[in-house]
Amino acid sequence: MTAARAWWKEAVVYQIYPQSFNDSDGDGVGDLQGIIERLDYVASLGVDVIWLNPVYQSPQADNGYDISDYRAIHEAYGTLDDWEELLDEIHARDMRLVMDLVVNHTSDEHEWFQRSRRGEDGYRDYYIWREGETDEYGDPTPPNNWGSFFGGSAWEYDEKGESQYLHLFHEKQPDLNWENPEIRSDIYEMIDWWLEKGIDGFRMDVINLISKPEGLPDGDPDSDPVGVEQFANGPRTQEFLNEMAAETFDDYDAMTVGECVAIDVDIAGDYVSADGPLDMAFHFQHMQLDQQDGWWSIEDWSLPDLKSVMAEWQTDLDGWNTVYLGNHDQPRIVSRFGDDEEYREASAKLLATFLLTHQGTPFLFQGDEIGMTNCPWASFEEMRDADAKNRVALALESGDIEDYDEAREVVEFRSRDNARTPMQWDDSHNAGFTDGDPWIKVNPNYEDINVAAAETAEDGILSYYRELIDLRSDLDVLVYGEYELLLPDHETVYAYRRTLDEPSVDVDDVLVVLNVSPTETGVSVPVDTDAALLFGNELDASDASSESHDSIDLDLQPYEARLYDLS
Ligand code: TEU
Repeated sequence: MTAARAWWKEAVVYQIYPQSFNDSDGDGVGDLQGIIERLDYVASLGVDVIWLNPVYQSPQADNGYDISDYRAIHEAYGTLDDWEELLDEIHARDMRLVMDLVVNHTSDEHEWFQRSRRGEDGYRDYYIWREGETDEYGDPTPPNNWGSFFGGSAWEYDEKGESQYLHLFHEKQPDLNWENPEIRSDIYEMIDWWLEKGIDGFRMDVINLISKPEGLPDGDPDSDPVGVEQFANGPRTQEFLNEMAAETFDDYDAMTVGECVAIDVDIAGDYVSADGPLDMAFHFQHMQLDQQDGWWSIEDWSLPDLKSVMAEWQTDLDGWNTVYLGNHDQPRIVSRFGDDEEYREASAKLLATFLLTHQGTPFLFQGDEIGMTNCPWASFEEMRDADAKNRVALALESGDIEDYDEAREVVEFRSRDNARTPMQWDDSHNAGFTDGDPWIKVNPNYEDINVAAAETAEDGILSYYRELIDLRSDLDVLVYGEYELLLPDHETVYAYRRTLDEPSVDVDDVLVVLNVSPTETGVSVPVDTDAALLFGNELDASDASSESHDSIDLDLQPYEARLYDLS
């Protein structure tokens, strides 16, 4: 059955990390006017929606995911007037704006937390406070064994509050107490305030962590982070999300995408099915393939495993998928899933093909459209990521590592800083990102990898993205078509078929073949029809006819991607 149409199903989303996109005033930090300056570029990609990472007032302990005022703009980014101008300019280019909604926690500098820690009337219960026990030295011990996503205990003793508060992320990000109806109505009011301004939706940060289980029971000490099975998808998640939708989104034509940790395809269905509270969800199952043993290990991911995750979501999800390979929290996609050296260009195009030809709304991260890579870090001092820094500090403290060198390989790969180096606009000083001192290192490869150079490369990564986004918007089959995995066990070739049961369209059957490897590969794909080449990253590929009538034989170049019309 073909899914019901919706604008957000047909949309391609482009994620902008404001701190690192474009600096208009020379303070080394990207800003809203800087984004406005580059909107023609964003529109030229053919994308429909911009998702903006948090731009709210924040002390920036976690780059804006620690909000101290939901209704104000972070000073370094500009003012509310700049934001209004940005919204208008985005709409003037027929694009839409999706904001980040961070309501599992606030900053400890938020007025609510300030009042809560002082025990002001009505505010104590805005956050999750527990007494806990004391140890033999009289120091407080954590009320349970839950761990923070950034390493260490999820509890912090607060002198002023004279007890401990829960923070599933940074200690400057106390978790809100969603059990308290007051907090819920304050949040819904805030959501409405933004929707009334005319935004087109929200990406909801760790939204399935909002309901904590009664009694906050200890978690399995081997889980990562400890307690995640207790605090993710808690008992009232569905109820809270339904309430939120009824009080806010249901009155608007807004799109909602929830970032959901620790979900599988069945749990996701509860959130995103036709009568579920959200339109879409981000899951992490493919992000975990190279870290099955946790953050500190880098394992080889295998293509059959990636295929099996993709195929399960593509075929079994009761609802609409999201498709992403990277974002502001993950390594650069070409460095993780492709080859950022010899085959950077081919593999970046292959990954573009992956992102734009699955069933689901594609989310592209800034810079991937020019094949930006992980950064060569010269020292730990260059790192900015609170997550990586905290983990290293804790590992040093506990003696798990003796010095930074022992952690170096993992940190340099996994640090969220890799995604956060400034957007590379041209080969001028600081890649054209800022006239000042950038807040984070510019990847030195900007002299070769930058938008200006990409604009002049005729068959480069950038034009490939543009053409493929165009093709996707022309072909309903790429949006609404059913997905069928072929060759599930093939070690290096990922092949799938998209078919649409729609007699009026010309192209209703498309084969996607991706050679996810640096070696030339011959493969026999089990489709029983002639195949006309539709698109690909190798110019001399040709139509393939099936001699045996039950398969076609293809000879694929390293990281070659092809789309065939089987209609
Ligand atoms: O990320 C949630 C999340 O699960 C991350 O902790 C992720 O696992 C980690 O960054 C990988 O290293 C969201 C935001 O996207 C992230 O930027 C925030 O730091 C976090 O929530 C807290 O708000």
